[in-house]
Amino acid sequence: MPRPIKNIVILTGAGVSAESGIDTFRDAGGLWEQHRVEDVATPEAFVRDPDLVLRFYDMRREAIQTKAPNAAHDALARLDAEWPGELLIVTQNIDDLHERAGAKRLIHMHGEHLNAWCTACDTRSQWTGSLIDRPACPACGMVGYLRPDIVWFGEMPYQMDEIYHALNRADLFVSVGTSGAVYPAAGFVREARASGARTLELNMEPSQGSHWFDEARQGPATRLVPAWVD
Ligand code: BJW
Repeated sequence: MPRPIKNIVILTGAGVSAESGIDTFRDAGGLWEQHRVEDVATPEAFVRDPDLVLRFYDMRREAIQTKAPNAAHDALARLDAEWPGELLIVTQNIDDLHERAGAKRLIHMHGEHLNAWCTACDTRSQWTGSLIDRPACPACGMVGYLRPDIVWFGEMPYQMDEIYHALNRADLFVSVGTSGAVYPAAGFVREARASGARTLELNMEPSQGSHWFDEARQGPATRLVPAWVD
């Protein structure tokens, strides 16, 4: 007999924000058709050509502020507000659409566009403007040390202890709008399964790890997520 569902972990990826007009990474027409990932999303790229990297993130930081949450973000925020058990939304997205929809129990494992990280004093500050003009850190005043607060390839994603703790307690793991191409997030389904959770994938197409899920539903997040939540 399946165990009752009390604790839920939901992993989201770029597909959940696609219908808000934010490009995904690996789909045709996605962001990285125009930029080689090694040129912009690694610490080595930032050392090699900081202007290219800062300009790339300045452009996207400006763009996300013109976007709005969609029906999938709204449904997940509703679930967060109403679910009486434990619930954690782990997003790989660096936009702020989950929180703008009202989600509270949320971890940004790959960082946040609207934060700047000072590598001189290790302080994170809210940031809506540009970084290309080398502004001073609001905390320590040092100039030239702010970088986007984004987890690049080869860097450690954030709050992994909390995430694995939640995965190990989960009765249900749901993955929404992610291709399953990037680790460690791509391994969460196996971690949750190993703890006995039921697993459900909601994605436009089968992801690279689809076969690990008990059930996989295909379609747009704005249709699949509200249908699942309600
Ligand atoms: C829709 C839809 C709609 C579209 N509705 N769906 C070899 C093997 C294994 C691992 C490695 C390896 N070599 C290197 C690694 C590690 C590396 C990695 O995974 N590399 C892979 C390329 C193999 N990972 C790392 O380096 C990570 N750090 C790390 O591993 O540290 C060590 C560690 C180990 C163990 C535990 C803990 C730590 C760091 C990864 C950082 C990822 N950063 C990025 C870039 C951020 C900067 C930026 O934004 O510019 O984060 S990569 C990029 O991919 C971004 C995303 O968050 C991430 C995931 O992408 P996502 O969200 O899945 O998007 P897409 O585009 O791939 O997919 C969208 C999906 O939506 C598609 O399936 C569509 O069909 C669907 N869709 N419209 C529903 N309307």
